[in-house]
Amino acid sequence: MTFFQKQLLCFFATLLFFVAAALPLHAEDKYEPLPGEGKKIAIGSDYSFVYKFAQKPQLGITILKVEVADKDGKKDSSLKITGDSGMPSMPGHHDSGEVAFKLNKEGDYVTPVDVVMPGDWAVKLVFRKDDKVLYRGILKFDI
Ligand SMILES: [Cu+2]
Repeated sequence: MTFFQKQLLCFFATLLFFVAAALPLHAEDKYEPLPGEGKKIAIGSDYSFVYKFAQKPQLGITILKVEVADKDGKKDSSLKITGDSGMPSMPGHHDSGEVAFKLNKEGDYVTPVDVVMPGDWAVKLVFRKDDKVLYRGILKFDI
C-alpha cells in the first residue's frame, strides 16, 4: 500500500466514524414536533390527522385519541399507529415502548398513556400503511 492509499483509507475511516456518530441524532430528528391538540396535521399528501387527550393529562392513565382522515376529509382507519410514551428528561425510565393504538367503534385510534410522575412527558407517534412508515411525530406535555 502506498502512503497515499494509507492516507485515503485513514480519511474514509474517519469519515465513517463521524457519519456513524451522527446517525442517532438524525433518527431523533425524524419525529416532527406536533403543533397541538385539535390541529390538523398532514401525513404526506394522502392523509391528515388530529389528536386529542380524553381529559387534560394528569397523573395516572389518560386516553390519547387520534382521528385520521383521507385527502377528501373522510375518516380513515386503514393506517397502523403506534405510540411510545416516556419522559425526555429521564430516558429509559418510564418508556412504554411502541404500543399499537386500538380502533374504537367510531373508527378513531385510541391508546392509554400512563403518566406515573409529574414532569415533562412526550409521546412518539409512528403512522404506518402496509408496514411502510408514512409519518413520525412527537407530542410533548408537562404535568
Ligand atoms: Cu420520571
